[in-house]
Amino acid sequence: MKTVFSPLHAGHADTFELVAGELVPGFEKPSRAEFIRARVESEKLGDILPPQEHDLSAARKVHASDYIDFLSTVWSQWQAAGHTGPAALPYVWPTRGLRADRRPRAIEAQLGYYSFDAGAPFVKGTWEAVKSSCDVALTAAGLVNTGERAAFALCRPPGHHAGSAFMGGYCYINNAAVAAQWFRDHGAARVSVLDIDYHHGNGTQEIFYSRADVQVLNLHADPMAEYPFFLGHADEHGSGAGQGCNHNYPMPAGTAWDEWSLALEDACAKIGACRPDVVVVSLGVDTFEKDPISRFRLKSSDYPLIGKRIRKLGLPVLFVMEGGYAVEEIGINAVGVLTGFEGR
Ligand code: OKP
Ligand code: ZN
Repeated sequence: MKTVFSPLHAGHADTFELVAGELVPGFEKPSRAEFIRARVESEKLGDILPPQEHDLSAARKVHASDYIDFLSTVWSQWQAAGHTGPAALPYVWPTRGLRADRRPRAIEAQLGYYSFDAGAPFVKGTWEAVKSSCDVALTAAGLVNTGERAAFALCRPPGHHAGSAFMGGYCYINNAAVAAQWFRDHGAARVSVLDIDYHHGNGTQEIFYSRADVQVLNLHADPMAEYPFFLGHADEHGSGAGQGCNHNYPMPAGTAWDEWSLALEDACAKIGACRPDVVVVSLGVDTFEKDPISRFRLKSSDYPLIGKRIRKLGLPVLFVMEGGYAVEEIGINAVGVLTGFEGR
């Protein structure tokens, strides 16, 4: 299978995040993508192609236009405000009791207005990386649409926490959602998004929640105990026309392959029943037993089994890279899913 990759991801570097009240170097770092790319090469998965540049119209179909405009100008606004900190981060949000019906001019306020946490820092190269990540997903989607059985979008930064008008959790543009919508606009009647990242893909769920044409299935850590905390429960089934099209599989800390694979099995049965034209897999490998920020117990030998099960759906598949923070093993695990899909 072919991989699409952009070196522009590397400009999104030297970020910071809050962990237990301390500002520490970001876990979502450039070496993640480089380890995966190296493994794609050493495993001879297939050609690695650069993305084609797309305009932002595809992104604007799942994200609010003002949000996309905001993303593209954060760094210049931050600099114009004279800020010298290492990364632009929000610290105030229009929560219950405050007004979200007007958007202040100050960049600090806009950062909060367009986010749900302080987990999506901006540095000088962030926008170029975010844009390239979206281009990677769209280019790989194009490969699938022109007849490839599957393609790998080696996206960085990830996207599944980003919603129609908010960033958060290392995510800015929801690459998987943009790709799913692109498939809808290029001949697919129905699309399924299967999110196997450790964290609930709250952004993807929000974007498609009231739609019947995009089925969303999420296997993740129980939000009662784990980030993103405020979405991802089993009783969230979709609304309006989308009623019955959203499926969540929250699982407890310590979940290993025996239990996790049962959820995958159930999700695959639901995909089969939906009869989509294409499947978008939000591929996170932070379910790994040695992941530094997660608490599931999947082993490296489990990842090819995931790919094998997805293959059995008998559908075209776009794999979109999401999380995974055990950088030493991230390539082994992510590419393991892909080689498992290819039956080797
Ligand atoms: C992104 B993806 C405090 C902990 C917050 C955010 C995790 C985002 C995961 N810094 N952790 O789903 O892998
Ligand atoms: Zn994750």
